[in-house]
Amino acid sequence: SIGNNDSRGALIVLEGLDRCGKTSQSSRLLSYLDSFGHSVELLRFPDRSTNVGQMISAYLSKQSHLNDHTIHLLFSANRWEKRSMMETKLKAGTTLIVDRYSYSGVAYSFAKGIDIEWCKAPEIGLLAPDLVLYLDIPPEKAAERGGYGDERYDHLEFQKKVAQCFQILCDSSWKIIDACQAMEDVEKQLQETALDRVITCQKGKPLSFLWR
Ligand code: FDM
Repeated sequence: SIGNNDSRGALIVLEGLDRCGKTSQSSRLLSYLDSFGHSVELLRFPDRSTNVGQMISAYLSKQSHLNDHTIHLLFSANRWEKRSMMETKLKAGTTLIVDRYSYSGVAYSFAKGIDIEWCKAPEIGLLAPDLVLYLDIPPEKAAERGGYGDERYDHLEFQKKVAQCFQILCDSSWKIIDACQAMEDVEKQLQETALDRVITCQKGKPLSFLWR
């Protein structure tokens, strides 16, 4: 292999509002990195397949009711239950493309009126992404895309608050991409930045943790 002993995969997170195109761009990015022969896997949060994930799924589809703090902690627990698997894969050289992460966790709960520092606290110690790709779209534009479904957070006013919180959380390690561009142009921008970061991690960038 090209790397040294500290060579590892990159943790690449895609974030953004509902309907920003995260999910399709995640799988396109996977094929792209895969075509270079990189070991790469896709994850998404919430991961609805676990016990915790099933509680989250029932909540999102309004089949169950939980108070705002409780569901916040379940979303966080859902990341904690995947943490060691993620670390193992990264250290084995696999790049992880993750559709939503702690930033969604904080932004959606903050939008309900929960204190931001409280929202961030349970995320402390989770693996920090090597790159956050933020697919930037005005909430009004996102709403026009095929309309909202019937899940809990599918409301324009709520999405506006979520967008505000993403702005607060954004730092210099984020790459903001205009998600209103043609799909192919969005895709190209993601590719360049992601490939660059994969190579940096291959060279042995140490893992870091939330929140710096
Ligand atoms: N969501 C997602 C949260 O509220 N907190 C979180 O920690 C995460 C990961 O769950 F509305 C919200 C965001 C979205 C909903 O997400 C389900 P998907 O991407 O539609 O499955």
